[in-house]
Amino acid sequence: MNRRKFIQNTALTGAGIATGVAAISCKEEATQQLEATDTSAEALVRPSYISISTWNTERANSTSGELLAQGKPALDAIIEGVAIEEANEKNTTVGIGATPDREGNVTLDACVMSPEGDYGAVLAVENIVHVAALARKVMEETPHVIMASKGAEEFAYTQGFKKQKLLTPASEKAWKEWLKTSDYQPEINVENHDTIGMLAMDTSGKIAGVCTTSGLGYKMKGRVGDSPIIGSGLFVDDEVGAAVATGMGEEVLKTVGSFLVVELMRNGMSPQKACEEAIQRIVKKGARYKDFQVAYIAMNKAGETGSYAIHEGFTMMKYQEGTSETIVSDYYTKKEK
Ligand code: SD4
Repeated sequence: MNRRKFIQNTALTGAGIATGVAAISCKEEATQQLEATDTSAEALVRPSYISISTWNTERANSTSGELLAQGKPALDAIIEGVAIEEANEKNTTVGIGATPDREGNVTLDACVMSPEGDYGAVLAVENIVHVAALARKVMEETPHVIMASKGAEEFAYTQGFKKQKLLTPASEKAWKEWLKTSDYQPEINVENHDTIGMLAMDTSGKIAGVCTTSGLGYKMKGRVGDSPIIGSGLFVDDEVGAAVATGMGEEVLKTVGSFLVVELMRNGMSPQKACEEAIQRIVKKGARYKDFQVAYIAMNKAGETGSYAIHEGFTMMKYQEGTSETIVSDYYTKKEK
């Protein structure tokens, strides 16, 4: 804990812009020069490890970062990291204590991707808190990649997961209050935030990713969002980098957002520019974007990171070299102000 330094990031304003841009262009130049002569250039300039996560998930991301610092593989670090939010009853969009569907059932979605490009996911699972770890079990212990609902839950018990009630007294109370109006109006950055997506590069330079959520609050029974769907909520290609999404899953699914971000990086865009372009694909479809939030975070093989959202209010956690930062994300609607 005492190694951590908390910085409210000012990279998007004032002096922060100048320093940030200068640092990035120096780094790009250094990368280019090294790449011209040495194929291991990325290994020479990248940070020794890095973990990033969506929203204000400092404890989870620092846990992952500290495990990476100890030399743990990226996949192990992120699964342990997100487990903190899955077990946090106060986080109403992940794990225990999450907001239920309209009928009062808490159903969770999660997926993982390994540096080898393997993938595992669980959809609409009830009674299991650590669904990211369960998604990993699907990836590693079954011949399949996606398991849903009761089948996924039964599989969890065979793997030693405990049955636990996910609807807490607080989430039940909030749901009963909601039932009085049954008004389904997801509010930007309010009821739908805190899905945790986490990407990490370990000390051997390998990248893995995870996403875990209860999805949209008061969704229809059986609704599944982008978070557990490969290429939409999450995509990792260890040759290029990784991206993870949060926000209105329906819109991320329609643009296959995380795969898009990774492919844009493959074609030479920085993580930042790639996130901006993926948001652009959503907003150019029409004015509906005014009513919902979507955000992406991404990292590339050089350990550069980026984040971008439609609306103000999105933050990314970043942990590298023993330091935790809160990055206040830039956003599309700023241009309209
Ligand atoms: C979903 N993308 O199920 C998720 C929700 C989310 O921050 O990310 N909320 O659509």
